[in-house]
Amino acid sequence: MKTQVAIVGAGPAGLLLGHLLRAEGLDVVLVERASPDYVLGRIRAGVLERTTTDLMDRLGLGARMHAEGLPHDGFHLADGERLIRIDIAALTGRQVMVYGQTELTRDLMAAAPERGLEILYDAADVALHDVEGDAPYLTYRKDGSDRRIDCDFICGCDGYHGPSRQAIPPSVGTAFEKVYPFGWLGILADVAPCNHELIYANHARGFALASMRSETRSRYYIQVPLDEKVEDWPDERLWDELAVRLGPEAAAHMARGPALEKSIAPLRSFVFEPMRHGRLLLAGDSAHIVPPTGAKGLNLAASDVAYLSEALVAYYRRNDRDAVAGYSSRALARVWKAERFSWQLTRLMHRFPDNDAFDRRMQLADLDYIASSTAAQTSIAENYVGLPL
Ligand code: RFL
Ligand code: PHB
Repeated sequence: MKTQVAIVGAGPAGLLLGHLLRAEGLDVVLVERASPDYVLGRIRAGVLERTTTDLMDRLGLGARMHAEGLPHDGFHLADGERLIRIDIAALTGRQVMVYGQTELTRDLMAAAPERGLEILYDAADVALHDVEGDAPYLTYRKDGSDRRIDCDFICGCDGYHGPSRQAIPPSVGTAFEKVYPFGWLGILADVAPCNHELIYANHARGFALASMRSETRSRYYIQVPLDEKVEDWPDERLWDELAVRLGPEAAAHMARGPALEKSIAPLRSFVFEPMRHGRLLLAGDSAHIVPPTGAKGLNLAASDVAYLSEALVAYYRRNDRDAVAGYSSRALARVWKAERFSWQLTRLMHRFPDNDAFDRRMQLADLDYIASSTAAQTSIAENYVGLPL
């Protein structure tokens, strides 16, 4: 098989990129290791920046998102005693959209056939070849036979564990990494949210987050040590802990229900530079990971593919090779600022095992400063809604 652009991975980065390139008339094939059901079964991001919702609108795929998503004008930071509201709409003129990654992915998958976007699911042993030359290709196994796709470019949208980043020789790339000594235990339940906006709480016992997917479906998280298991947290224990950490105001309105999903995700900050090697271009989690505290992961995947689709279109329309060459530095400038925000908010809101009483007082002083300073709130708000492309 031959195509112009082969994309490894059909998560949000790969699907969005595929649609953006198809909309410009390019030939694209996506190769995905998992099945469609598996891709849709992953419960992940919940908050979309305007840059991400704009991309869906540009593709003409935003209708369900606008009908069912919840636009939010603000969110809260809690310090164990009070809620500090960050009024993002008043401070930045922008909102964020609460719409699950699962739903966004579903919309992109559903529109693929009618837009001529080919997605090959259940592809095993995907391998990248000759990315340094002018004729790269992919090999994989599907339905018991070995297959090959020749292309002009390979886009690595295969997440943190995928093969694309590994295809860049260690001598060419640098990985920057910070691993945090805790994870997030998440619960999804069909109960009304405890508050109409998100609450990020820093409690002496550790971080908690109250989020949602709709007016009848809630998503909550608590910080847990890395050696903790989901089985250690029966639903009632988790609801009790959330009630303590989120504080009395939220607890009073918190409805409990059986878990539809419960899982623990480790937290990591990670950036791989450069995001291009020859004709291989990385986008999304394959090139960078942020801790979920800033709600930036999916949104960074979206901004990467906005830049990447522009670069590839410039190449095919105007034979502009500089745009492809410049993709990595353009994307990384935005990536590092989102890394900074996510790292800072993670440090502000979590309990670190080696924190002493002084560190705790610093966090509380920081939160008290934020509560009293419009400048501090504006800085948080403009990062939360997403920096301009
Ligand atoms: P994905 O979603 O991991 O998709 C990669 C795809 O590549 C496939 N793949 C392969 N395909 C072929 N061959 C191989 N060998 C392959 N190996 C892997 C995979 O099957 C998969 O389909 O990466 P992508 O597209 O870059 O998207 C990134 C986002 O998924 C991620 O950044 C967000 O989920 C992060 N995130 C959040 N981001 C936000 O913007 N807002 C949030 O509120 C938010 N909350 C979260 C999050 C991530 C979380 N977890 C579980 C890590 C909350 C959580 C708990
Ligand atoms: C979520 O709803 O899953 C969610 C929301 C905000 C975050 C992280 C996750 O910062």
